[in-house]
Amino acid sequence: MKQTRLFPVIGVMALLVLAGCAQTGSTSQQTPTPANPASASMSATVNITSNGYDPQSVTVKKGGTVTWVNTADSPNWPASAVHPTHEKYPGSSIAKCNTPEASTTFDACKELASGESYSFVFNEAGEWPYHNHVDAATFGKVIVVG
Ligand SMILES: [Cu+2]
Repeated sequence: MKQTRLFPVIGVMALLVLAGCAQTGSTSQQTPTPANPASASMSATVNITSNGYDPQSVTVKKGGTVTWVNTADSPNWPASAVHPTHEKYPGSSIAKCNTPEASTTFDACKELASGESYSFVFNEAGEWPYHNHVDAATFGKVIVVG
């Protein structure tokens, strides 16, 4: 009599342990990895599509290069937030376009035609949002880990 009453209790406990393990497993799979500098890449590519930037967020190591490739039919002008001055990324400003400092500003400084690309080297750690200057409702983000 005593044994038959214990069985359901043990069964429930076993289920709880199994559920706990399963939950731990799925939680660790969902954890994003960009915060780990050691695993971050030195380069990343963002495809410009008719639906926006793909992927929307990329992570590179400090000193890494991000390249945007326009695979859409319409022109696209990737540039640092905040529209229209593009000054969020340190040292960046749309005013530096067409000056010798243009390469130090996170700004394509022109419309990329379909098939064209733009690369920028990120020497500042942080999260750097950007947008399409000719359609400022299109956003993306570059995360630079140090
Ligand atoms: Cu802009």
